[in-house]
Amino acid sequence: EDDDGGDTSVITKVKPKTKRPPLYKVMLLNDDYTPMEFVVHVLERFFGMDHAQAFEIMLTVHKRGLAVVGVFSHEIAETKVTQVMDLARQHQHPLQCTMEKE
Ligand code: TYC
Repeated sequence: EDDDGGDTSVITKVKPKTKRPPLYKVMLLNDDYTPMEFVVHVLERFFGMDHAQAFEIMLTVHKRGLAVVGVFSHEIAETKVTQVMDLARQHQHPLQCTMEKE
């Protein structure tokens, strides 16, 4: 960042590199078969919602096709997706849960 006079000089700015880890949206998808009560249960159990919140989000998914149910680090998001998909499979419901970089 200095200039010796006649010659050309280049100023190089050093950026403080404190990168936050990327966040991932976890989404629930609607289908025609998974019971509403099961979806409410999933939202309470894995996403820390109370019954009223869970019911509201479930209805949003039901009406709009999908909804973001939480935003997490990659590892936590993967865990949530696995937990939901495992429980849905155990109960033979076609419920789909996916994650996407924010
Ligand atoms: N559409 C389902 C029904 O009518 C309910 C449902 C809601 C299913 C949300 C999945 O992610 C879902 N029984």
